[in-house]
Amino acid sequence: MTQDLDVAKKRLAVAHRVTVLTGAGVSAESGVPTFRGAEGLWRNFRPEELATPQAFANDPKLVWDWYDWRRGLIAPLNPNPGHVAIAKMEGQFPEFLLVTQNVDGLHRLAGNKKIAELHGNIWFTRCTDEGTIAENRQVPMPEIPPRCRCGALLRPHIVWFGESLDYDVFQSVLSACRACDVLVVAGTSSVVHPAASLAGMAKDSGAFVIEVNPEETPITDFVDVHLRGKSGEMLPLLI
Ligand code: BV8
Repeated sequence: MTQDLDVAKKRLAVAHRVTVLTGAGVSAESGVPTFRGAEGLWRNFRPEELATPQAFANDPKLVWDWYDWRRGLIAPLNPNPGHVAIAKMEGQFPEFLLVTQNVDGLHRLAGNKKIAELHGNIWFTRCTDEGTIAENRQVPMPEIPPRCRCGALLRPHIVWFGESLDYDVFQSVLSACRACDVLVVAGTSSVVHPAASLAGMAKDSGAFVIEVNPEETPITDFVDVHLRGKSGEMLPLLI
């Protein structure tokens, strides 16, 4: 492990362009349940059953009950040392982008500004009729499902399964992954696409890829260094 860590630190020390890709594992040490871990269940539903346009069309109240529960869970939580390390990284490299699959907002709270939120943000709603996006931090939601002033249902401003990612956001993420000298992939099971394909794209474009995860994932075989451990412990050692 120490050899791997030294190799990873040496590559970062000479890097100019660094991209970091994070998943639910980075928020785990703050107390946010991961998606595919044992605690990912809610009333025996799997996230894939609720985080879809169909589930919302069928039962907007049920889907909003789930998000309201998650918002209530996340609201008092703080960034952990892994988030803080990534926030410090932003100021260390001439070119930096944080790409996160997480919707909890903890990276912003930790101080990152150059962020691409691939799957949206749980603290924002979107009108299903007008498309207007608004920040809403009410916990609990006073009315479920919430409605826009225009009368239409509000939905979480989140990318659900079967929905396309924001085109412009994803294009900027693609160019960052193709141009970076080092890609750090932390806390993701690398099963959800298209985020899961970013490490391979970066690698094919010549990036040095560092994975931080206590477990192996589908990308572990091809990354340059796999730091097997928790992001809250490994990331501070990296910077
Ligand atoms: C799309 C918002 C085009 C919801 C989320 C078959 C093959 C390929 C693709 C597909 C396929 N079938 C369907 C698809 C497409 C689908 C997909 O990928 N499905 C998967 C399940 C197979 N993708 C989509 O639908 C995407 N859109 O493809 O658009 C399109 C358009 C129209 C029609 C068709 C296609 C949209 C995907 C976005 C879904 N929304 N989130 C919400 O949050 O409410 S995804 C959801 O999963 C979260 O965002 C989460 O971040 C993400 C990925 O999960 P992880 O972050 O990796 O979390 P997970 O729990 O899985 O893993 C945690 C990891 O952390 C583990 O590895 C663990 O070991 C590690 N860990 C634990 N503790 C720690 C730690 N690591 C470090 N430190 C620790 N302490």
